[in-house]
Amino acid sequence: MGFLQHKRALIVGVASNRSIAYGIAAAMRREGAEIALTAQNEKLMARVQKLAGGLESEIVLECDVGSDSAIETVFDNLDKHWDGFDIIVHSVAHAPREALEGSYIDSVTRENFAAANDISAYSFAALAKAGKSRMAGRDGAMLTLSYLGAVRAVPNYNVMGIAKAALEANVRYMANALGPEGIRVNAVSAGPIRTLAAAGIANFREMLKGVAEVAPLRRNVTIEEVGNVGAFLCSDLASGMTGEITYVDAGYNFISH
Ligand code: NAD
Ligand code: 0WE
Repeated sequence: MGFLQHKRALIVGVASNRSIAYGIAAAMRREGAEIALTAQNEKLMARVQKLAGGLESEIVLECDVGSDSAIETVFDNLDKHWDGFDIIVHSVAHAPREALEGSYIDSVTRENFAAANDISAYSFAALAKAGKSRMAGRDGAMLTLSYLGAVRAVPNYNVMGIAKAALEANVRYMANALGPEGIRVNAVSAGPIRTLAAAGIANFREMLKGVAEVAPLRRNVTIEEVGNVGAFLCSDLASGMTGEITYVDAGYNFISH
């Protein structure tokens, strides 16, 4: 029997079969969870519906996490399928592309700072705020995705690093606020993976290679590996863990070279 049998998971952030959110959804399904997906917009809807089919799910809802009314609508629509659920996965980040290159100080603006924090950090709390009543009384869990740029100044990651630092603090404050309601909140900090969010990032290929050369495991990580840890963190196997940032990065975060 799978370790997520009888659990229902809402997964926000699938855009392709390479998305980290898809790796998490596939691992959760394998372990017995029922899955619902969201798509950011109309344009992604058909693609996400196809991926949902492979996860034996017919629930795909549209949700732009930059809109409070879109977030409310997602839970109202989910009520038509489920009388409650156990898990929310947040696997979303966005900063204006021009913010992710060159000097941090040259590229940061009041506008891109606010936008990056809104979509990449605040939206996790927004989902919790709108969704938590449906998770009451059921050993719930929430999960988000972070990156090492939260705690180190990584070249070109720039304003996204500030947003990930806010997201990691958000995990701890959310864990403290939601613990008394039986909801755990954790993050996986993943090593670099070639996904749509990595497409067009300057020197991403070199970065993957550089990490693989020095990481203790001497390789990069996969969405399947991130998915397995994400599924574990959201399961009752992790019932004593909350507010944690768990690295799935082949050990790169703790070495010096
Ligand atoms: P991805 O492009 O597959 O996923 C990003 C998702 O964010 C997409 O599904 C996109 O539709 C969604 N999104 C962006 N803006 C949105 C909005 N306003 N409303 C709703 N959805 C929105 O890329 P990914 O690499 O799977 O990224 C998922 C998460 O993993 C992100 O938080 C990212 O920071 C994190 N992460 C990625 C890597 C990596 O190297 N790929 C490493 C560590 C952490
Ligand atoms: O979190 C991320 C990337 C998130 C992201 C990606 C994009 C590309 C398209 C946020 N906003 C945008 N905006 C766009 O217009 N990662 C962890 C992957 C990543 O991105 C980097 C990295 C790594 C790793 C950017 C610079 C340096 C390293």
